[in-house]
Amino acid sequence: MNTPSPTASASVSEERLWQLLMDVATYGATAKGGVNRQALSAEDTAAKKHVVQWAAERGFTTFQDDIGNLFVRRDGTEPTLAPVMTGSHLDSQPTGGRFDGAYGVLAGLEALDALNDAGIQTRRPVVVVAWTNEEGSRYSPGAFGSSIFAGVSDLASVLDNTDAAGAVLRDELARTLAETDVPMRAQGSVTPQFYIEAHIEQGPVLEEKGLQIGVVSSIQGIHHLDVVIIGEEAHAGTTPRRSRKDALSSAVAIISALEQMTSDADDITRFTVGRCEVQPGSPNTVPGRVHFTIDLRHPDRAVLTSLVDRIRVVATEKANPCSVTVTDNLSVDPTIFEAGVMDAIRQSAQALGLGHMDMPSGAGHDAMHLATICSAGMIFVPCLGGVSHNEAESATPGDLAAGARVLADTIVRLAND
Ligand code: HGY
Ligand code: MN
Ligand code: MN
Repeated sequence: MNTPSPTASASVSEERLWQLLMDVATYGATAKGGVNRQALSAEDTAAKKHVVQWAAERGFTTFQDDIGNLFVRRDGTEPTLAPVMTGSHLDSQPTGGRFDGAYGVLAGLEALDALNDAGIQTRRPVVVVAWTNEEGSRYSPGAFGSSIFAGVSDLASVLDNTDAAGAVLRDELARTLAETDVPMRAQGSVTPQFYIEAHIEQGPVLEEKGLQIGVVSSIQGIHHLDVVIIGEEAHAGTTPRRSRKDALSSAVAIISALEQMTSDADDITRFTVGRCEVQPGSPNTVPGRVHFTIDLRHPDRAVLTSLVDRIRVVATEKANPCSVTVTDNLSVDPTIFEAGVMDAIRQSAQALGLGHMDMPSGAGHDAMHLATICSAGMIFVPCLGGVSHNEAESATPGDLAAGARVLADTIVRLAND
């Protein structure tokens, strides 16, 4: 009887993956057990250098591109074939969790280790990537590492963006590229044939259903808007309300009107004001300027477009007597993943006897941009209570390893396609 060829999944190590996750979680670790590892920060660069060291110990090639995306390449028997790419992001929210993003990058590295341990050669090269700035909490817009790689946006459009402390992206990027210190590779020189991203679900569905694997079917559309209201600074004690141009009063009127306008009976539309800056921010001066952000999401493109149009109308109406500008700084259409890639993921989960279901993603991911240039897909694993973008984010070593096993076998399927 011929012995079955070794599978990559059989060589995935739960302990090795967990240890790698905990090692990388030390970069930007917070007292509450989460991470603050924002894009292009010293902590983010340290995590990238950990990946570079990991790759060097195994003889894998590493390189980066001019927006700081970091690539780890394992050669295939036919090196000129377009690679299978897998990965996610190492940057985090300011009060982020240890698994959002990092899991997808490190599960990719674990898959490379498993391919080596199993002695498996693939036709296509396999490339693991850590995308720059998926979260967008420090520099807007989010996911510009993958969007620039995919040609959805361009490098020049973001280089002069600044963070809250005034640090210019151009300078932070130059420092990061120099410190990461791996060869530069021009944009698009590694355009993949397939892209697979493993990620925690960041929602409660898999946990509620007792399933370990989500075969992701779609990602809802996203708009990020900046709203700036200009009023007039005045003395809080001497200025009667009738003659005030209070930028914060107008902002409150706009936000409460938009909360109403975007709430639907099925609770499908997602409307979030995550940041609000009031200037001059003095208790006894009437605010003269307010800047707040809107994160708007919906699975239907037409609904999203009409909501953005109505937001502009409502903001103009409610701003009176102040003036208002609404800028759309990120607009991503809903993503529908290809059936063929979903089938490959589903077959891997079935072959491993893992409970799985097809499901949409409420969160945005780098895969939304990769899906515009290649056949892309995502693998979800459960996280505790669906909690994410929170330092309490948690996942079990068993679930994380299950996702890595499905990832490893799916990579082999696609890399020999
Ligand atoms: O905002 C998002 O959906 C992603 O988690 N950064
Ligand atoms: Mn993420
Ligand atoms: Mn996130």
